[in-house]
Amino acid sequence: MIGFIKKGLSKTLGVIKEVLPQKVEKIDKETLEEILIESDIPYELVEEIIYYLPPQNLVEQKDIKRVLKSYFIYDIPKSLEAEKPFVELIIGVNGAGKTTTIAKLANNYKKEGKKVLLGASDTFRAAAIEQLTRWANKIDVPIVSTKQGHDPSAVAYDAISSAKAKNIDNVIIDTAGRLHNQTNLSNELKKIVRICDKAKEGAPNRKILILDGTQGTSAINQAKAFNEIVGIDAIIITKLDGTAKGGSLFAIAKELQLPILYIGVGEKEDDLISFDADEYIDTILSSIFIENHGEG
Ligand SMILES: Nc1nc2c(ncn2[C@@H]2O[C@H](COP(=O)(O)OP(=O)(O)O)[C@@H](O)[C@H]2O)c(=O)[nH]1
Ligand SMILES: [Mg+2]
Repeated sequence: MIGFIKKGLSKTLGVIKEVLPQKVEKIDKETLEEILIESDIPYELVEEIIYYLPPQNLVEQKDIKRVLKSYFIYDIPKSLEAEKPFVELIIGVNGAGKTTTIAKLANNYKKEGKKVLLGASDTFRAAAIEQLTRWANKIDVPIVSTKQGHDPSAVAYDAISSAKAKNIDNVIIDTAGRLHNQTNLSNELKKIVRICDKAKEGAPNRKILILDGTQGTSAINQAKAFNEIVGIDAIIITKLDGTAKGGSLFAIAKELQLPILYIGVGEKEDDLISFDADEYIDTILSSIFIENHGEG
């Protein structure tokens, strides 16, 4: 799996290599600061990280790891996953990667042997319904959809009802990222959440925000806005394969105080990897430090 995340972070690692062509055993704080800034960790956060390091100028891998790890303390409540059907609502701006991520999630669940159903509640654009339908066909899962312009809440209701009737394990519901105006979008999302709960008490069980990783830390304000509207439970960050802004995850986790579930590292259905803070930090640090554990 390390190889996979390495591929996803390859541009970020490339930037580190430019700052630090030769790996080191200990790093001076000035170079470390430059690396962190280049990978899109905001300046104030870089200062904070440096502040929490030991006082001497040359620091070791384990000291940096300890500080970086402290930014990923937000956990996913596991108990929820016993819900059947487990209903996930996918939220985010246009182009963030919602529809593609739904396909990836569905593909993951299917591989785990679960029965999945999709709900095409982005009824704002005909293309969005078609896109999700194509994915549903490709990975061979059922989809509940309607015509463009129809009520997205009704689609969510029907998707959940159908899942209950068919003994489905996972329902994943798409939403629109843009409507005629922000108030419409906000009202629509709130209504979808209300109607999901009518279809099955407690649904949606998880409201997942999709953030475009190429936007780096500028996605944070967007995330806060969605959080105020519906209350986000977790985040998925897409397109990390296309950006050197891999460091933005620290600021996103810190500012939003939410768990990062997965990262998207490509356009195919298999290009979604579980986010593991240790793996992520180790991958970044492995491009700075010489391996000195004498393994292999
Ligand atoms: N490279 C890359 N492209 C992605 C990723 N996730 C989504 N995309 C692409 O981003 C574009 C927008 O995705 P889409 O799912 O339609 O976004 P939506 O508007 O939020 O539903 C599409 O061209 C996707 O193929 C990713 O992890 N990596
Ligand atoms: Mg879409």
